[in-house]
Amino acid sequence: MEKVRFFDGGMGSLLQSRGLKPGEIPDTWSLSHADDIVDIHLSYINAGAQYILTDTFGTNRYKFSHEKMTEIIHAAVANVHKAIELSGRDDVKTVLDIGSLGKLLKPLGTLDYEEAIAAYGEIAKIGEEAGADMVLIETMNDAYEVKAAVIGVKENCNLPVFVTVVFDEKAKMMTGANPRDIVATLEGLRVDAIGINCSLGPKQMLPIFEEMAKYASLPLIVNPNAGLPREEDGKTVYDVGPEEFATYMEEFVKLGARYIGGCCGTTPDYIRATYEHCKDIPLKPLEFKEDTIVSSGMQSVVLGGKSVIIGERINPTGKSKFKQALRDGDIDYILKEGDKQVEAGAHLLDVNVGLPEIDEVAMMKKVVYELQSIFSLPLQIDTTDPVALEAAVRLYNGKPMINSVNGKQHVMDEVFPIVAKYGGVLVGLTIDEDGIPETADGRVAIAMKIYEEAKKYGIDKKDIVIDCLTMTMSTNTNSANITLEAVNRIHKMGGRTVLGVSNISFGLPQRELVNSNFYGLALENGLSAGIINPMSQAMMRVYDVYAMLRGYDENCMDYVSKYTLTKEQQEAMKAAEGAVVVKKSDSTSSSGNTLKDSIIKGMKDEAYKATKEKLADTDALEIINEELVPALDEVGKGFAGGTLFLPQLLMSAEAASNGFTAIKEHLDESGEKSEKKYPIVIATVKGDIHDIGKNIVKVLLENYSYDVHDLGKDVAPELIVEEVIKTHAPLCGLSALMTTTVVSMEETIKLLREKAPWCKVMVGGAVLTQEYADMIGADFYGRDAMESVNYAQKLYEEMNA
Ligand code: B12
Repeated sequence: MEKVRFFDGGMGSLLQSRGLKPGEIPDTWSLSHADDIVDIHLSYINAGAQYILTDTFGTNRYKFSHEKMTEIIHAAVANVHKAIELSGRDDVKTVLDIGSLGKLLKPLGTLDYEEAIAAYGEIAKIGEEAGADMVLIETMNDAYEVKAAVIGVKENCNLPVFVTVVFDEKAKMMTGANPRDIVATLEGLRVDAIGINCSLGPKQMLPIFEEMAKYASLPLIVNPNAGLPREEDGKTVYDVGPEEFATYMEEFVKLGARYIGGCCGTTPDYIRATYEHCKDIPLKPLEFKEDTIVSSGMQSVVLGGKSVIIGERINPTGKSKFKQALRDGDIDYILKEGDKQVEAGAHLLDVNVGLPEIDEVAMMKKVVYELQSIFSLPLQIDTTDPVALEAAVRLYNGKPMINSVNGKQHVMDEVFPIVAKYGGVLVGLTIDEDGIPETADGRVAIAMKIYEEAKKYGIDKKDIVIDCLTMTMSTNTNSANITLEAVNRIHKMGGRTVLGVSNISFGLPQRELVNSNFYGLALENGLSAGIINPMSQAMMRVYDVYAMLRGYDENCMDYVSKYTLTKEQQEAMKAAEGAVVVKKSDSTSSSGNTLKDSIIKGMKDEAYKATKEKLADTDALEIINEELVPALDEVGKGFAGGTLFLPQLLMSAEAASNGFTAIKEHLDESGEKSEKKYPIVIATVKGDIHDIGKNIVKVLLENYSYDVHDLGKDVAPELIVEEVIKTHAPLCGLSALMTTTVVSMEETIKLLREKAPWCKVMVGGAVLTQEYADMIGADFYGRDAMESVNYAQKLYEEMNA
């Protein structure tokens, strides 16, 4: 009988108890304190652990040179080998431990995606050479970094790859993915086992694990902390003891965990108790999950239930403006096309940028990168060029839909290996070397051929969505019948289907009438996804009514909220003799976004343009106070409430910064240059990287002719004081946006008082209040940037009185 396997527990606290100093990197102990490390490994093996992690969690090129990394990893692997030898056991594996690189990927941070792949690859390569048996990529909190890590490791070694990620109590990773989203991505990447570790105790992890088990076909791992941490006498302690921990671990095994162990705070006692409690529990058999899931880094969409809408508008076919945008490299235009479709209700966006005169590979990469930076919904990569396809699927954050493969042997030979490597849900067109069959039988036969060939690459039927192909009615009276029958038959066989709908009406008058009715018939025959124009009211009406009638709209809520009319609309409808009217959304017009919208959606170029336009008839301060700040406030609320995640917050911040750049340019152009009044040093305090507010303060002060020395963000008290002394500035402005960094502000003020007593200090930032400002000894608290100018002016007058 197959039995549950045991990982070891936490390393950090054990090292601290043996003298690891705060700030010291534990990995160096593999070299300097090998005996201690071997001893700890041995204590875990003696407690029952069979999967022993090397002491290499933080070993990467951003902390060590290649030579040092090689030395540490070799020593760390040797230490585990030694412990295994001392234990006399032959069932223990040496697991190369790989943690996050500690840097955020672009666009959230500065780390390049390919560079991250290379960094992970380097670790894995050394680990395999050193003799590790397998790899555990653990404590990952960004889905995109997980993808980079897996690709890097798999491209550079042949070891089995396990991955565990971190969730908060709301079952979200730091960048927004939930268990279903990350399961889809990791299964697509074909790792060997997946799971959860760190951050939470076993109790909080249980419901998250259950959710993961619902979608995962792969073996599952769970390595919780010893409960939740708290500080006691300057030490971190955890609230779950070994016995309680072990009792929870039994539950995980019953729910399907195959590998269990611990993370922070779990000592050998926890692993021993867990071993005793769980060693004889029969394993739940692995269950293959049939769900067809497409994911992004923040969301996933399931095909097979309520039909899915794939927005078709990012495609140059028949669109001269779009073609021009591609030739001009006008990404903003493409993003707007995406935005309109998202607003209109698309669940996925098709991305096709093929145009003979442009470099499709480069454009595809650029567009995928930009779209996934802004939109959280998944994408469908649509290209016939295998090079563009591979580039896009590699770069894509998640498990994309891929359009397409078909029954031609050479196309299958090109496309399947890409899907096998990166994952994806693949559209299979029912066309082959003999063309498009004119019968449903013929199309179903090609679908079968595609399924069979895909199997050879380990691609399951659930990851193939058959496109039975829509042919025009005007050339064959039976076109619709053939397609619909084929859709119906694939659906009844448990397959997934997709159709581009609008070809049906080619050459006919009132095409929308035909398209929408055909769409309705296809939905009724089990269509899993329609590639349609979500801005078409006729299509969306059919979709909304289908969703409601087929029981996908709880209490008809969506239908009612979208189609209930105001009195005026009812009158208008009467006048239009029965034409159906759809309620317009209040916030966006179909023609475009307001400035506030573009910031909330994180559309950088649009925010800049909209600010420029608004400056023609609106005062700069009014734009700041009425549009820019309220937009950021809204995003901030979403972030605090858990409905928005770091990527969106960041994109909105960048969009707002672009708005401020437009304002600065405007003020620079309009303001006449005059003599500088006096130097003012400004900075966001240490530990705080919020600088949007501080930048506004700078722009306004400069506009009032002050000689502003902006030290940037996250600035140490010593540097601020140094600059004040150097410039002999009579005024210093400090900004802080987090409760945790107001402390640095206080520290800075103290140091200024001591070293530059002549300098007045004004403070500001979202978390500050007058009361707080008084408490930390500031001379002035400014609620907004204009108040900083008023105070500077007052000081100027006093100085010149
Ligand atoms: C944009 C933003 C970000 C951006 C910052 C980008 C940038 N370049 O600044 C990014 C995404 C990077 C970010 C990161 C984080 N953020 Co943030 N962020 C925000 C957000 C949404 C808006 C801030 C902002 O720019 N407001 C608009 C500007 C114009 O307002 P302002 O700075 O207050 O400035 C005005 C006045 O206060 C005044 N003023 C400002 N400075 C000064 C100085 C002087 C001298 C004077 C007189 C006046 C003055 O004038 C300005 C204009 O009139 C706020 C939420 C919110 N609504 O405030 C959260 C918020 C500040 N962030 C928060 C958090 C927790 C974080 C992170 C820790 C998130 C994370 N988990 O990683 C990190 C912080 C990392 C760090 N070490 O600093 C929390 C802070 C909670 C708290 N109370 O401590 C907030 C409140 C969100 C929330 N509700 O949870 N964030």
